[in-house]
Amino acid sequence: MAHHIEQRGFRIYPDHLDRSAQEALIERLRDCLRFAPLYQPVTPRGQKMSVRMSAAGRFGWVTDRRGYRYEPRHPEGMDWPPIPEEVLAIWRDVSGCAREPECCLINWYGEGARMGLHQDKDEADFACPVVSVSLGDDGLFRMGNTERGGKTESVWLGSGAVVVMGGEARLRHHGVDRIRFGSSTLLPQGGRINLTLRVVT
Ligand SMILES: O=C(O)CCC(=O)C(=O)O
Repeated sequence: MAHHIEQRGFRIYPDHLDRSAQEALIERLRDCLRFAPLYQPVTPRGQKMSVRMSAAGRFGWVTDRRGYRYEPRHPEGMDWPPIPEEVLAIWRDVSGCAREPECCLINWYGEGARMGLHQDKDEADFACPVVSVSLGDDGLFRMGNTERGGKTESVWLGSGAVVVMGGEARLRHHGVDRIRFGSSTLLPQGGRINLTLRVVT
């Protein structure tokens, strides 16, 4: 496992996955997305999100006019595919958590996509971390506070970076301000994929 840095309790492994591991992961994710395609989520207030989403695992995190929640099925009705073994291996390497993730949320950022500052708090057990995996174009990841507002710090996450959001970071606000579209050659059409692994129940 490569070195890591810690900021505000976020444990960041900038080079966790080498290029061949990243390519293998993309192949597995393509299989997942053939089964459960990316869709454009809508916030409870009716705003289209700029990222496109899908998921793997027992549950997927979804949002629509009815609210934020975990669902056992894709909005189009199919089960979510199983979380790929290569993804579970990352969780086992870095999470320090005896439980297995029940959701692997797949976020796809095209040119101009972003994700506003938010907390991950729809899970039942905050003792389990959320683990994030970045693939493709660089993303500017912003880390804030548990309460709203206050000072924030940002770090660029490149392809292969893994972030563990546990302990004091578990309920901190975080988001992605922008991506550097075309900065990576991993995805032939450009863009960024972020996976977040979550224990839900
Ligand atoms: O894309 C990222 O790096 C963060 C994603 C995120 O914050 C989330 O899915 O909750």
